[in-house]
Amino acid sequence: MRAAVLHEPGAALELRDDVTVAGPDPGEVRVRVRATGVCHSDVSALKGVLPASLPAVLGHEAAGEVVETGSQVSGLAPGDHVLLSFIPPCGSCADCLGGQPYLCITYVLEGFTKPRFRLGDGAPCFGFGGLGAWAEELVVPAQAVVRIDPDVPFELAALLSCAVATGVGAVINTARVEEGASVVVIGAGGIGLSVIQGARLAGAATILAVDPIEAKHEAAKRFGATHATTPEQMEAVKGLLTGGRGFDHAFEAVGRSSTVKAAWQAARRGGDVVVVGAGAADDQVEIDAFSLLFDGKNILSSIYGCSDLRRDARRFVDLWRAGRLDLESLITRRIRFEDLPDAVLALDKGGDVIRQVVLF
Ligand code: CXF
Ligand code: ZN
Repeated sequence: MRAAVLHEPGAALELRDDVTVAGPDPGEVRVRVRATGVCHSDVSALKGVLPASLPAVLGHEAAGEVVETGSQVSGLAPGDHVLLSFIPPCGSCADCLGGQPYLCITYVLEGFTKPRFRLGDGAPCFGFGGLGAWAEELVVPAQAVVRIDPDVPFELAALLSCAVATGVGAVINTARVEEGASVVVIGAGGIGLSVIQGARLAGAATILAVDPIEAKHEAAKRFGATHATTPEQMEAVKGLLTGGRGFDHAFEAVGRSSTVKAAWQAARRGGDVVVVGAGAADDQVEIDAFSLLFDGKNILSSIYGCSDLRRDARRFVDLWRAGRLDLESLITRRIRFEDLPDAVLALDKGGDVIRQVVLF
């Protein structure tokens, strides 16, 4: 089958047509991928900013159809429409039992150590984020798939599996933004725009989008931003919008220490700084110990939007059906498998690209 493979950080993406995937083992399912998105985390893996066992099929935002279930899998059948989760909850660890399935590392670790794909020459190949969704088929633990109503188009279902779960989840699950709140969102990519949309859903009164690319400001307003500005102007706009006090909730949706710091500076005393973007292990955030206590700001980690996809996918679909969650506008380009290298370049370059979705 066709799959897009990364061999070394910094290398070009390799499009292959000789990749195979073994299984499913008893607890796994085989999924035919029907729509798969290009997320900035894939670009970060390509550049070596995010860790990945290599070689790897990239891609972690996808939806598809079950083609085969392992002998011990129940509740799923061939033909079921599913979306994929890059943090499959094992269901039995302390984090899962404690209601924080997004912290479960059981299958995340397995994703780094169990190569499910093989290249034509027989070489083992991993799936990025434990998935590897830039492939026509993949095999994953049954916990990595979430059933979805078959009338939801695959291209929209795919977006729920990363951008929307991460972005909207950060607002409703992590920060629990309250009606009338003031919110700033740093970074207006697929995740940042989903944070903005979540803030609108939550009834935030002021939503400031911050992005250096002016083309993104228009998109931010379409998703609910009341104001948009550049990083250079942020401090001045904060002054105007909050009387200099700062925002109740400051979301970082880039994945860099400099933008975490900017979110810290934008939050009000007692407000929260919500870390949504996935950054590098060697990128240190410096905050002085005095402010860390006396500013009363709370740094919240929002892994995967603190989502429980089994619960939240249903909520997102209901909101979409009610016309309150705009998924369509997140897609700026529908592409073919062959277009993936070009799509990666386009996303890395910036501009008005939001989500590019491969349709198989
Ligand atoms: C990423 C984090 C690293 C693994 C794949 C998913 N999160 C969102 O893009
Ligand atoms: Zn992603």
